[in-house]
Amino acid sequence: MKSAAGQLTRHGMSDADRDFFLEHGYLHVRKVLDVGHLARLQAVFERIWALEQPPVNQHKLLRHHPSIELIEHPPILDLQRTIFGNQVQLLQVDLLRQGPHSTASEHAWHRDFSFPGERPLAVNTILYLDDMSEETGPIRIVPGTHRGTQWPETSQRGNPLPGEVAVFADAGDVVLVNSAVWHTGGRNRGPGLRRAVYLYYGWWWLKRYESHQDLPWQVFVDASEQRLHLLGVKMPDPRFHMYEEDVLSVKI
Ligand SMILES: O=C(O)CCC(=O)C(=O)O
Repeated sequence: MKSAAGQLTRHGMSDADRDFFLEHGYLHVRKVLDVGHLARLQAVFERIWALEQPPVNQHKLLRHHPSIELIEHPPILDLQRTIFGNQVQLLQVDLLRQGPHSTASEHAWHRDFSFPGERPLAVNTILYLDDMSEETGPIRIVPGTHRGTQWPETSQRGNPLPGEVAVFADAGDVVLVNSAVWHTGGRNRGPGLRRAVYLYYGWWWLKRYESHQDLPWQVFVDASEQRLHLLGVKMPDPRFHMYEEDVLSVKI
């Protein structure tokens, strides 16, 4: 697994990547899937999309094995552990899919989570299944806007914003987005698909978007301790109310 800067980040983020993420509110990490894994997921998610009615959210995704395993995929989970230590929880998972020549908005600036303070509370981790280009519509971010509580002007939410950057992820890359940073998905103007899995992680003590009691039964079959932690069912560590620097590697 390589960060955009090319450094190896096998077990979580390098210090440089963590500092970049904290400073700018996002991080592009290359190749968290090998070629075979990517091809399997592309095929399986097409079948799930055809089988289940969109929107394909966690109720539908977590009935199927490849998505159940993905929430524990070490190269993705290790990145979360750099931020949340052992207090990481999966808050939501969704499949995003735009067909060819989509009519989705070009810009829809928003924050996913807004709360005062600089410490990341939730990290939207977008795993791309197709290459992002100007034609497929890269995610765009205004670096640094995770600080404070301000939102983009309502009148500007559909327009390009000063300081925005486009992140051109390839299929098999992830883009980590501090859920407080201003960002927008793109519009697929091309002839192919624009697909991504949206894995949303946060602190274990945050309420999940929906209770684990509403999740499909398949996700609990032979579930590892780690999966039960991620689903908010089992407490990972009784000290989860404490800020402890030896457990949490992000110091702000
Ligand atoms: O479509 C994308 O590239 C990302 C979308 C996203 O993160 C969002 O809309 O919150």
